[in-house]
Amino acid sequence: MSKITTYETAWCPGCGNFNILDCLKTALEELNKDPYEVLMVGGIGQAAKLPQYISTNSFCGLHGRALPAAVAAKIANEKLTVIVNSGEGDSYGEGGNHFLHNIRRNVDITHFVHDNQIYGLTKGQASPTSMVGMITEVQIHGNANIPLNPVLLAIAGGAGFVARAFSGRQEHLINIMKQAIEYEGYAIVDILQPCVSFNKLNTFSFYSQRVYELDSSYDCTDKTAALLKAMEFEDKIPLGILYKENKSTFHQKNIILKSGMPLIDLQYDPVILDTIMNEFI
Ligand SMILES: Cc1ncc(C[n+]2csc(CCOP(=O)(O)OP(=O)(O)O)c2C)c(N)n1
Ligand code: SF4
Ligand SMILES: [Mg+2]
Repeated sequence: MSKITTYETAWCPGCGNFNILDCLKTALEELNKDPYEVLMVGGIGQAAKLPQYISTNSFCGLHGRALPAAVAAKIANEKLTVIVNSGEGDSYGEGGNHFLHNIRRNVDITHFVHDNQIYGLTKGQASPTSMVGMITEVQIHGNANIPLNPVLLAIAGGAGFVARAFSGRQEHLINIMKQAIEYEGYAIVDILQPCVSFNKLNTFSFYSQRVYELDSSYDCTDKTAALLKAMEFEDKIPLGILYKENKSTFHQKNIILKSGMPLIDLQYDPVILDTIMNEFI
């Protein structure tokens, strides 16, 4: 089994991010991934700090820009296992356009969205998935906007692997993480995660009372059933792989990349490269 190390974090005691980090470490170890084989990417936010707390390669970019950096790395070196860890604000708000277009491209990366239904890092403003009526220091009369349903959007948009998990169900989360990482193509997992400091509505017990795991009677290849299941987010919240389909990846569709030779291994002419780079000086 490989050995992945995690480091001390700056998260609040009791934050759901701790379980997500622990589960990710276990999932990578159980998949026998060595740290050098993995690139962890984040944008900006509490969740997006995760790449700094684990001994894989890591990159933290701008707010909302985790996906483009992850996609670029995967295109440059397809041998890397590329995993994005970011919040729902970073992933669906500031980075919403990248989320939609990455679904279309189907680059082979994994996207773990730590969905605490709040902007945690900036101390508690409504995020794209905050519930209607949630009162914050900014939304003093209650959040007036309907929440985005990321799993419904992902399935409707054509994503091939769409799942929902909860940071409080660790064994289940590890299992989903492993399947998402092994999936060939863009895999998104929306992970419900309590923010104990700023979201007093969607607490650990709020989620615990509502979540249930999909069993083997559920057919995740049936798109119509998946769309209906994805809409369930009130008294009951289904956890598991909501939809799965094998689709051609970006690499398989691209005439150069499909040769299987990672771009970083291709020979290049330094003179030509210097000429191009000098144009930017
Ligand atoms: C372009 C830009 N806009 C706004 C911010 C301020 N900002 C930093 S993190 C963040 C929200 C993070 O929320 P989320 O992605 O849900 O992560 P969390 O902290 O909840 O894990 C915001 C608005 C920024 N850094 N850059
Ligand atoms: S503010 Fe919320 S999301 Fe951020 S570390 Fe604290 S509990 Fe976790
Ligand atoms: Mg958040």
